[in-house]
Amino acid sequence: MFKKLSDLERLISKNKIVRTLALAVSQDQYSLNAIHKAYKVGIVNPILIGDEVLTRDIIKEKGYDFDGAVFINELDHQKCVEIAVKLVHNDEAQILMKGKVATPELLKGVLNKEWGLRTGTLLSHFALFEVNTYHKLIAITDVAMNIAPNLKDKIAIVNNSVGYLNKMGIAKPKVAVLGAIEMVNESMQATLDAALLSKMNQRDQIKNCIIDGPLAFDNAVSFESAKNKNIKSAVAGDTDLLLMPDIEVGNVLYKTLVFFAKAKVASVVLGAKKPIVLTSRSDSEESKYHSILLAALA
Ligand code: COD
Repeated sequence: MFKKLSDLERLISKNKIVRTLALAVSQDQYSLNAIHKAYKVGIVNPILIGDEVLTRDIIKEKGYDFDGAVFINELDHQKCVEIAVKLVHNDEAQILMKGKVATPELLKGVLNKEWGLRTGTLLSHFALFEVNTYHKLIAITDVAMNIAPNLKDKIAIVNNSVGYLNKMGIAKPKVAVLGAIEMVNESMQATLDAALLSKMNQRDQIKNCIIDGPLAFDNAVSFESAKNKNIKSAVAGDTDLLLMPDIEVGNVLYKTLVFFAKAKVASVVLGAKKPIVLTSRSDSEESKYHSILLAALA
C-alpha cells in the first residue's frame, strides 16, 4: 500500500523507467524546476518547446544543468502546443506537460482530431493525494477536465482511474461515489448515478474495483462516521478513489486539501495516447515533480 507520494520514486527506479517529456511553452520556471529534478535522477529526457531565449534565461538564473535537453524555439503558444502534442502523437515523446499555457488551450490541442492524443475513450484527470489525516494515498477524479460528466462519462472516468490504480498494484481499489448524502434522492442526480454505478459494479459491468455510493464525504473517508450512520459498506472509511459529481465540487475539494489541509498532490490526465501532466500554476514544485513521476509510471 502506498502511503507517500515519494513511494512513486521507488517504483520507478525499481522498474528503471526513463521517458521523453515534451514541455509545451517552456518558459515556466516551476515546470523547469520539476523537470530538472526528474532529469537529474534519470527519469526524463526533456524536449523544451517555447521561447528559447526566455527558457535559457531561467535555466541560467536557476543554475540548472540541462546538457542533454532538446530545445525547440517557438514563440506562438498554440504552435508550441501543436509541436508538443505531435511529438507525443508520433511517439517521439511519452509524456506531454503543460508549461506556461492555459489548460483549455492545451486540452484543445490534445483533443485535435488529426494530430491529437484521442484514443476513443474519454480523457479524464486523476489526482493522487497524500493527506496527513488519512491512512493511505487517496485518488480523486475528475477535478480538472470533464465539467459535468453524465453516467456514461463517469463509467469511463472510473475505468481510467481504476486502470491506473491496478497498475500501481491495488488489485481492487475501493471507489466511493460522492453525493451530498448517502441516500438516493431522486432530485439529486449525483446520488442516482452513484447507485447505478454501484449496481453496475456488483453485476461486473465495471470491473477490477469495489464501488459504493452514494456516500457523503465524511463516511467515504471515516469508518467512525460510517458506523455512526449505520452504513454497511466495503468502501466506507477505506476509500482509494473518490469520484466527484462534477468539476466544481472536485476542484474545490482539491484546493481545500492543498491550501487548508496542506496535502501533497500529484496529478495526470489519463485516457489519452500518453499521459499528460496538467498541473495548475498554483501547484507547488514538489507537486509538479510528483506529477511527472505519476505520468512516468502510467
Ligand atoms: N475526452 C475525450 N474527448 C473529449 C473530451 C474528453 N474529456 N472533452 C471533449 N472531448 C471531445 C468531444 O467529444 C468533441 O469531439 C470535442 O472534444 C470538442 O468537445 P467540446 O466542444 O465539448 O469541448 P471543448 O473543446 O469546448 O472543451 C474541451 C475542454 C476539455 C477544453 C473543456 O471540457 C474544458 O474547458 N474543461 C475544463 C478545463 C479547465 O478549465 N480546467 C481547469 C481546472 S483547474
